Amino acid sequence: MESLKPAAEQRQRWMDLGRRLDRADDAQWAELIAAAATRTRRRVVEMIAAAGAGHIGGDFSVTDILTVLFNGVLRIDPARPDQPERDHVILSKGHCAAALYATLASCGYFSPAELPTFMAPLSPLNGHPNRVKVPGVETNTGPLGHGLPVGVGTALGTRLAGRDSRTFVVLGDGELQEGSNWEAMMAASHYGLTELVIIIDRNRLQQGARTEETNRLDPLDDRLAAFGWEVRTVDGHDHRALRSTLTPAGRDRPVAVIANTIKGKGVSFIEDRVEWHHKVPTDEQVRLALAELAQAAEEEVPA
Ligand SMILES: Cc1ncc(C[n+]2csc(CCOP(=O)(O)OP(=O)(O)O)c2C)c(N)n1
Ligand SMILES: [Mg+2]
Repeated sequence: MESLKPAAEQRQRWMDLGRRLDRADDAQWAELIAAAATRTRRRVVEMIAAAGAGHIGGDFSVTDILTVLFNGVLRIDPARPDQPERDHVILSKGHCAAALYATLASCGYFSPAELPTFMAPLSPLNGHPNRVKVPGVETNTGPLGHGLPVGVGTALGTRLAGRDSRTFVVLGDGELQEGSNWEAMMAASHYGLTELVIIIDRNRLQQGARTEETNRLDPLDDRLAAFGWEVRTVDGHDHRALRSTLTPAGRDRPVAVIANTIKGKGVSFIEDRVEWHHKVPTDEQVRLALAELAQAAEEEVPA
Protein backbone atom coordinates (compact mmCIF):
# COMPACT_ATOMS: atom_id res chain seq x y z
CA MET A 1 0.00 0.00 0.00
CA GLU A 2 1.16 3.54 -0.74
CA SER A 3 1.81 6.20 1.84
CA LEU A 4 -1.24 8.10 3.10
CA LYS A 5 -2.32 11.48 1.75
CA PRO A 6 -3.82 14.52 3.49
CA ALA A 7 -7.64 14.49 3.58
CA ALA A 8 -9.11 17.89 2.62
CA GLU A 9 -12.59 17.42 4.11
CA GLN A 10 -11.30 16.25 7.45
CA ARG A 11 -8.78 19.09 7.55
CA GLN A 12 -11.67 21.48 6.99
CA ARG A 13 -13.47 19.94 10.01
CA TRP A 14 -10.33 20.40 12.08
CA MET A 15 -10.05 24.03 10.97
CA ASP A 16 -13.73 24.62 11.80
CA LEU A 17 -13.10 23.19 15.26
CA GLY A 18 -10.07 25.50 15.54
CA ARG A 19 -12.27 28.51 14.80
CA ARG A 20 -14.79 27.40 17.42
CA LEU A 21 -11.96 26.93 19.93
CA ASP A 22 -10.65 30.43 19.18
CA ARG A 23 -14.05 31.95 19.91
CA ALA A 24 -14.86 29.76 22.93
CA ASP A 25 -14.59 30.86 26.52
CA ASP A 26 -12.43 28.73 28.80
CA ALA A 27 -15.22 26.35 29.83
CA GLN A 28 -16.44 25.79 26.27
CA TRP A 29 -12.88 25.34 25.07
CA ALA A 30 -12.32 22.61 27.65
CA GLU A 31 -15.57 20.87 26.67
CA LEU A 32 -14.71 20.86 22.98
CA ILE A 33 -11.23 19.49 23.67
CA ALA A 34 -12.62 16.86 26.03
CA ALA A 35 -15.02 15.73 23.31
CA ALA A 36 -12.14 15.46 20.83
CA ALA A 37 -10.09 13.41 23.30
CA THR A 38 -13.01 11.08 23.96
CA ARG A 39 -13.49 10.55 20.23
CA THR A 40 -9.82 9.62 19.97
CA ARG A 41 -10.15 7.12 22.82
CA ARG A 42 -13.19 5.53 21.15
CA ARG A 43 -11.27 5.20 17.91
CA VAL A 44 -8.30 3.67 19.74
CA VAL A 45 -10.54 1.02 21.32
CA GLU A 46 -11.96 0.14 17.92
CA MET A 47 -8.53 0.07 16.25
CA ILE A 48 -6.98 -2.18 18.88
CA ALA A 49 -9.99 -4.49 18.96
CA ALA A 50 -9.91 -4.87 15.18
CA ALA A 51 -6.14 -5.35 15.05
CA GLY A 52 -6.04 -7.72 18.00
CA ALA A 53 -2.95 -5.87 19.23
CA GLY A 54 -1.85 -2.50 20.59
CA HIS A 55 -0.97 -0.57 23.74
CA ILE A 56 -4.23 0.73 25.10
CA GLY A 57 -2.97 1.84 28.54
CA GLY A 58 -0.28 4.16 27.18
CA ASP A 59 -2.57 5.34 24.37
CA PHE A 60 -5.12 6.50 26.91
CA SER A 61 -2.58 8.19 29.18
CA VAL A 62 -1.18 10.25 26.29
CA THR A 63 -4.46 11.07 24.51
CA ASP A 64 -5.15 14.33 26.35
CA ILE A 65 -1.58 15.53 25.78
CA LEU A 66 -1.80 14.85 22.03
CA THR A 67 -5.27 16.37 21.76
CA VAL A 68 -4.17 19.64 23.39
CA LEU A 69 -0.97 19.79 21.34
CA PHE A 70 -2.70 19.32 17.98
CA ASN A 71 -5.69 21.54 18.78
CA GLY A 72 -4.34 24.24 21.04
CA VAL A 73 -0.58 24.60 20.84
CA LEU A 74 1.07 23.61 17.57
CA ARG A 75 1.56 25.74 14.47
CA ILE A 76 0.85 23.16 11.79
CA ASP A 77 -1.00 22.70 8.54
CA PRO A 78 -2.07 19.09 7.94
CA ALA A 79 -2.33 19.83 4.20
CA ARG A 80 1.40 20.64 4.17
CA PRO A 81 2.99 18.25 6.63
CA ASP A 82 6.51 19.04 5.37
CA GLN A 83 6.35 22.84 5.37
CA PRO A 84 9.59 24.07 6.93
CA GLU A 85 8.02 26.57 9.35
CA ARG A 86 5.95 23.94 11.18
CA ASP A 87 6.29 22.89 14.79
CA HIS A 88 7.46 19.31 15.25
CA VAL A 89 6.05 16.56 17.45
CA ILE A 90 7.95 13.34 18.04
CA LEU A 91 6.08 10.59 19.84
CA SER A 92 9.10 8.85 21.29
CA LYS A 93 6.88 6.31 23.09
CA GLY A 94 6.11 4.96 19.65
CA HIS A 95 4.23 1.92 20.97
CA CYS A 96 1.33 4.37 21.42
CA ALA A 97 0.96 4.79 17.66
CA ALA A 98 -2.81 4.23 17.78
CA ALA A 99 -3.38 7.42 19.80
CA LEU A 100 -1.09 9.34 17.45
CA TYR A 101 -2.82 8.00 14.32
CA ALA A 102 -6.30 8.79 15.65
CA THR A 103 -5.13 12.32 16.52
CA LEU A 104 -3.43 12.90 13.15
CA ALA A 105 -6.51 11.59 11.32
CA SER A 106 -8.76 13.96 13.27
CA CYS A 107 -6.61 16.85 11.94
CA GLY A 108 -6.87 15.61 8.34
CA TYR A 109 -3.28 14.48 7.88
CA PHE A 110 -5.08 11.49 6.39
CA SER A 111 -8.63 10.20 6.39
CA PRO A 112 -10.10 8.68 9.57
CA ALA A 113 -11.49 6.01 7.22
CA GLU A 114 -7.95 4.56 7.18
CA LEU A 115 -7.88 3.95 10.94
CA PRO A 116 -9.56 0.50 10.83
CA THR A 117 -6.57 -0.76 8.81
CA PHE A 118 -4.33 -0.32 11.87
CA MET A 119 -1.70 -3.08 11.81
CA ALA A 120 -3.37 -4.95 8.96
CA PRO A 121 -1.00 -6.52 6.41
CA LEU A 122 0.33 -3.81 4.02
CA SER A 123 -1.39 -0.98 5.91
CA PRO A 124 0.79 2.14 6.35
CA LEU A 125 -0.54 2.30 9.92
CA ASN A 126 2.09 0.03 11.40
CA GLY A 127 2.27 -0.86 15.08
CA HIS A 128 4.94 1.83 15.41
CA PRO A 129 4.91 5.15 13.51
CA ASN A 130 6.67 5.37 10.14
CA ARG A 131 7.46 8.83 8.78
CA VAL A 132 7.69 7.62 5.20
CA LYS A 133 4.18 6.18 5.19
CA VAL A 134 2.17 8.46 7.47
CA PRO A 135 1.94 12.25 7.00
CA GLY A 136 2.43 14.08 10.28
CA VAL A 137 4.81 11.47 11.68
CA GLU A 138 8.14 13.26 12.07
CA THR A 139 10.38 10.39 13.12
CA ASN A 140 10.15 6.61 13.19
CA THR A 141 9.89 5.52 16.80
CA GLY A 142 9.32 2.32 18.74
CA PRO A 143 12.75 1.50 20.07
CA LEU A 144 12.57 3.57 23.26
CA GLY A 145 15.23 6.21 23.86
CA HIS A 146 15.56 7.46 20.27
CA GLY A 147 13.01 10.27 20.06
CA LEU A 148 14.77 12.82 22.23
CA PRO A 149 18.19 12.57 20.54
CA VAL A 150 16.39 13.16 17.23
CA GLY A 151 14.40 15.99 18.83
CA VAL A 152 17.58 17.72 19.96
CA GLY A 153 18.89 17.50 16.39
CA THR A 154 15.58 18.80 15.06
CA ALA A 155 15.60 21.79 17.40
CA LEU A 156 19.24 22.56 16.57
CA GLY A 157 18.49 22.22 12.86
CA THR A 158 15.55 24.62 12.92
CA ARG A 159 17.68 27.11 14.85
CA LEU A 160 20.54 26.86 12.35
CA ALA A 161 18.02 27.40 9.55
CA GLY A 162 16.85 30.59 11.28
CA ARG A 163 13.31 29.35 11.95
CA ASP A 164 11.38 29.81 15.18
CA SER A 165 9.68 26.39 15.05
CA ARG A 166 9.28 24.52 18.30
CA THR A 167 9.95 20.83 18.84
CA PHE A 168 7.91 18.73 21.27
CA VAL A 169 9.05 15.24 22.24
CA VAL A 170 6.60 13.01 24.12
CA LEU A 171 8.35 10.45 26.30
CA GLY A 172 7.19 7.58 28.46
CA ASP A 173 8.38 7.65 32.05
CA GLY A 174 9.73 4.10 31.88
CA GLU A 175 11.46 5.21 28.72
CA LEU A 176 13.58 7.61 30.78
CA GLN A 177 15.48 4.58 32.06
CA GLU A 178 17.22 4.58 28.65
CA GLY A 179 20.50 6.47 29.13
CA SER A 180 20.34 8.04 25.67
CA ASN A 181 17.69 10.43 27.01
CA TRP A 182 20.06 11.84 29.58
CA GLU A 183 22.85 12.32 27.04
CA ALA A 184 20.39 14.19 24.84
CA MET A 185 19.25 16.28 27.81
CA MET A 186 22.82 17.32 28.52
CA ALA A 187 23.27 18.38 24.90
CA ALA A 188 19.97 20.30 24.83
CA SER A 189 20.91 22.30 27.89
CA HIS A 190 24.44 22.85 26.57
CA TYR A 191 22.97 24.42 23.43
CA GLY A 192 20.31 26.32 25.40
CA LEU A 193 17.48 24.92 23.27
CA THR A 194 14.61 27.06 24.56
CA GLU A 195 12.49 25.94 21.61
CA LEU A 196 12.63 22.29 22.72
CA VAL A 197 9.99 20.82 25.06
CA ILE A 198 9.82 17.32 26.42
CA ILE A 199 6.53 16.06 27.80
CA ILE A 200 6.94 13.10 30.11
CA ASP A 201 3.84 10.93 30.32
CA ARG A 202 4.28 10.25 34.03
CA ASN A 203 1.84 7.38 34.50
CA ARG A 204 4.22 5.58 36.88
CA LEU A 205 3.80 2.27 35.05
CA GLN A 206 6.03 0.66 32.47
CA GLN A 207 5.62 -2.65 30.65
CA GLY A 208 5.57 -5.07 33.55
CA ALA A 209 5.58 -3.07 36.78
CA ARG A 210 5.64 0.37 38.42
CA THR A 211 8.54 2.61 37.38
CA GLU A 212 9.58 3.26 40.96
CA GLU A 213 9.86 -0.46 41.70
CA THR A 214 11.77 -1.18 38.49
CA ASN A 215 14.35 1.62 38.33
CA ARG A 216 13.39 4.65 40.38
CA LEU A 217 12.99 8.00 38.58
CA ASP A 218 12.13 10.25 41.54
CA PRO A 219 13.02 12.90 42.42
CA LEU A 220 12.43 13.40 38.70
CA ASP A 221 11.94 17.17 38.91
CA ASP A 222 15.26 17.67 40.70
CA ARG A 223 17.04 15.38 38.29
CA LEU A 224 15.72 17.23 35.24
CA ALA A 225 16.60 20.58 36.80
CA ALA A 226 20.10 19.31 37.56
CA PHE A 227 20.47 18.52 33.86
CA GLY A 228 19.79 22.17 33.08
CA TRP A 229 16.08 22.10 32.22
CA GLU A 230 13.21 24.36 33.22
CA VAL A 231 10.79 21.95 34.91
CA ARG A 232 7.02 22.39 34.79
CA THR A 233 4.60 19.95 36.40
CA VAL A 234 1.01 19.57 35.26
CA ASP A 235 -2.02 17.29 35.52
CA GLY A 236 -1.72 15.50 32.17
CA HIS A 237 -5.50 15.14 31.88
CA ASP A 238 -6.35 18.80 32.61
CA HIS A 239 -6.68 20.29 29.14
CA ARG A 240 -6.58 23.93 30.14
CA ALA A 241 -3.60 23.40 32.43
CA LEU A 242 -1.82 21.51 29.65
CA ARG A 243 -2.38 24.35 27.21
CA SER A 244 -1.03 27.00 29.57
CA THR A 245 1.94 24.81 30.50
CA LEU A 246 2.86 23.96 26.91
CA THR A 247 2.30 27.32 25.26
CA PRO A 248 5.15 29.52 26.53
CA ALA A 249 8.62 28.65 25.21
CA GLY A 250 11.49 28.23 27.66
CA ARG A 251 12.95 31.40 29.13
CA ASP A 252 16.63 30.54 28.93
CA ARG A 253 16.70 26.74 28.80
CA PRO A 254 14.81 23.76 27.39
CA VAL A 255 11.49 22.88 29.03
CA ALA A 256 10.65 19.56 30.68
CA VAL A 257 6.96 19.06 31.42
CA ILE A 258 6.16 16.32 33.89
CA ALA A 259 2.58 15.42 32.96
CA ASN A 260 1.09 13.39 35.79
CA THR A 261 -1.21 10.89 34.14
CA ILE A 262 -3.15 7.69 34.73
CA LYS A 263 -2.32 4.81 32.45
CA GLY A 264 -5.58 3.68 30.84
CA LYS A 265 -7.29 6.99 31.66
CA GLY A 266 -10.94 7.10 30.61
CA VAL A 267 -12.05 3.49 31.07
CA SER A 268 -12.46 2.39 34.67
CA PHE A 269 -11.27 -1.21 34.39
CA ILE A 270 -8.18 -0.23 32.37
CA GLU A 271 -7.01 2.63 34.59
CA ASP A 272 -3.71 2.16 36.47
CA ARG A 273 -3.53 -1.58 35.79
CA VAL A 274 -0.18 -2.86 34.62
CA GLU A 275 -1.60 -5.73 32.56
CA TRP A 276 -3.33 -3.25 30.26
CA HIS A 277 0.04 -2.11 28.90
CA HIS A 278 -0.67 -4.25 25.85
CA LYS A 279 -3.67 -6.37 26.69
CA VAL A 280 -6.38 -6.58 24.02
CA PRO A 281 -9.99 -6.14 25.18
CA THR A 282 -12.47 -8.97 24.68
CA ASP A 283 -15.69 -8.26 22.78
CA GLU A 284 -17.49 -7.70 26.08
CA GLN A 285 -14.74 -5.37 27.32
CA VAL A 286 -14.91 -3.43 24.05
CA ARG A 287 -18.63 -2.99 24.60
CA LEU A 288 -18.11 -1.82 28.18
CA ALA A 289 -15.27 0.53 27.23
CA LEU A 290 -17.25 2.14 24.40
CA ALA A 291 -20.26 2.51 26.72
CA GLU A 292 -18.14 4.33 29.33
CA LEU A 293 -16.68 6.59 26.67
CA ALA A 294 -20.12 7.24 25.16
CA GLN A 295 -21.30 8.27 28.62
CA ALA A 296 -18.32 10.64 28.90
CA ALA A 297 -19.08 12.06 25.45
CA GLU A 298 -22.67 12.82 26.47
CA GLU A 299 -21.51 14.71 29.52
CA GLU A 300 -19.02 16.70 27.44
CA VAL A 301 -21.45 18.15 24.88
CA PRO A 302 -20.91 21.93 25.06
CA ALA A 303 -23.96 23.95 26.13
C1 LIG B 1 14.66 -0.09 23.63
C2 LIG B 1 13.36 -0.74 23.93
N1 LIG B 1 13.31 -1.65 24.94
C3 LIG B 1 12.13 -2.27 25.21
C4 LIG B 1 11.02 -2.00 24.46
C5 LIG B 1 9.70 -2.72 24.76
N2 LIG B 1 8.76 -1.81 25.39
C6 LIG B 1 7.76 -1.24 24.69
S1 LIG B 1 6.81 -0.23 25.63
C7 LIG B 1 7.74 -0.55 27.02
C8 LIG B 1 7.42 0.10 28.32
C9 LIG B 1 7.46 1.58 28.21
O1 LIG B 1 7.01 2.18 29.41
P1 LIG B 1 6.72 3.71 29.43
O2 LIG B 1 7.83 4.43 28.76
O3 LIG B 1 6.45 4.10 30.82
O4 LIG B 1 5.45 3.84 28.47
P2 LIG B 1 3.89 3.90 28.84
O5 LIG B 1 3.72 3.65 30.29
O6 LIG B 1 3.47 5.30 28.48
O7 LIG B 1 3.23 2.88 27.98
C10 LIG B 1 8.76 -1.45 26.73
C11 LIG B 1 9.73 -1.96 27.70
C12 LIG B 1 11.13 -1.06 23.42
N3 LIG B 1 10.08 -0.72 22.66
N4 LIG B 1 12.31 -0.45 23.18
MG1 LIG C 1 4.80 4.78 31.79
